[in-house]
Amino acid sequence: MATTHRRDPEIVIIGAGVAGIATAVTFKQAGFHNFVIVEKGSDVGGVWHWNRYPGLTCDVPSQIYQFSFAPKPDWRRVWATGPEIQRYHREVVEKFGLTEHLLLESEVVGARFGDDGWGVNIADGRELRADFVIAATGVLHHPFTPDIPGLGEFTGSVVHTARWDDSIETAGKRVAVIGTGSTGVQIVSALQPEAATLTQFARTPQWVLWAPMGLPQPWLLGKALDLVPGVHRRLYDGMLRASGILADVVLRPSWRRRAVQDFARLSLTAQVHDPRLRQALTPDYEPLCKRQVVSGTYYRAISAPNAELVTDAITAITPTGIRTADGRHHEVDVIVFATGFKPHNYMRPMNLIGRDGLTIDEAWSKGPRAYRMTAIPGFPNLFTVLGPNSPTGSISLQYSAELTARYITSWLRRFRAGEVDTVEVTEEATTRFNDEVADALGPTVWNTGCRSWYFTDQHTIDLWPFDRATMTRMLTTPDERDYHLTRAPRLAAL
Ligand code: N01
Repeated sequence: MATTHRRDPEIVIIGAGVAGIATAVTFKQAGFHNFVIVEKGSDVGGVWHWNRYPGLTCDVPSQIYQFSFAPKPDWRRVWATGPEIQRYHREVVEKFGLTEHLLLESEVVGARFGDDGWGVNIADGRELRADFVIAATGVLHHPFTPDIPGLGEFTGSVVHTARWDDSIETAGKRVAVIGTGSTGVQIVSALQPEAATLTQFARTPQWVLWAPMGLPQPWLLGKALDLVPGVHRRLYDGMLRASGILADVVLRPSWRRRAVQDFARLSLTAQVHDPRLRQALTPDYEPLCKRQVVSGTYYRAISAPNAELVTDAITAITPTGIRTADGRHHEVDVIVFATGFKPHNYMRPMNLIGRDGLTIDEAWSKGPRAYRMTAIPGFPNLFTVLGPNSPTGSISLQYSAELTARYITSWLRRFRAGEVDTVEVTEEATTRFNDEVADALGPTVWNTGCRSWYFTDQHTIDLWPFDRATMTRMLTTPDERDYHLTRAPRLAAL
């Protein structure tokens, strides 16, 4: 009979954003302390560290945009601002003792799996050894700036929203904003009141659902959540359950979907009275098809006398402005790129090499794919948290990250007990899961005919097409039949 051998897994978590923090705390709570969190930024928080543009607000209510293990009773607003969310992340890191595990300003440039587990390479030349690697690298962290002719010759200020530069003056200036996604809408609302002029360049208009995003959280609610035992947990669980409506609305056609879509149309017609502007702001696809934009201020901002919506395509940037296809030249002082991200990179451009020299670019030559968001064939003892097909916009990301991290701890426990040395998902299980995903994506609203960042270059939709109960079922107990497990001879002989 083989003797079991207990050993403490060495773990490298890549990324200290929402996914990395959720993973680290979950591991600690499960008794795994032998980990480092490697983060390329100078602070924790991920998107909330990198994105500091004026007007940044989370369009998910704060009482659900938080970790289940760190309920915060006293959010200042129902929809918190970026700086408050970033403070929360720092507090969580402090409170749960993660600081001593952090390697900040350390970019992972490569990782290779070999006979001795994983070697993880950091840009400054250090190499870390690991039994397990967790890629918690996020989705929206590589800013995308279109290559517009003449951009390099512009003499004013240029900035991407995800790399905001506080030294750039926008008050009293002629400001151009390119892009109409959640970010473009928030920054237009923030900059328009003080700009001399604000011109938004819209390649595709978006539906903008009205919500009172600036609403303060009632002081009494914060006190009650803080002082009455059990109430906060019940509110959080209730909000998670209630958010199931959102998954239902996006996943299958129903009267509930139509009701939300009608509200999106009403949000436009009730707020924009100028027929030409309303026409220009009306998308030719269904509401909710793209990641839904939410704002209580945008339509007012873009209707203001100093604002203009330009729908003609940009043809060039000149030293003093932007030229559009109708031949007009728009003189501006500042160009703000709210043009989004390269969302399907995940851990790339990291040079990730799995079993038998397989690179992640080879494994993902037909687009990013993973088993249940977390395991990739050919990459033993590597898991992603908020990896491919994560539920951006339909299920709480914190919930998904914590659930995935708990799932991974099942394998860490078996490693610690000496029952397995390597764990690698099978190709068959991954294909089966991806086939199920493709089938389930059919009736979703994301598939109703719009271009969105949800689509990969291979025209698949990189989202979670199931409800939360299905996610929970899939990520509660690993199914051994879906994995190749090995037990190294050195251990079996012990
Ligand atoms: O990026 P986007 P985002 N010429 O990809 C346009 C999250 N988020 O940063 O639609 C002209 O949505 C592009 O046009 P088109 C949220 O998940 C959350 O706004 O492709 N325009 C589009 O209008 C969100 O979905 C919060 O035709 C060009 C825009 O740029 C995600 O981040 C807040 C162009 C890009 O929109 C990304 O949002 C903010 C070109 N060459 C963001 N190239 C919360 O509140 C691109 N565009 C939680």
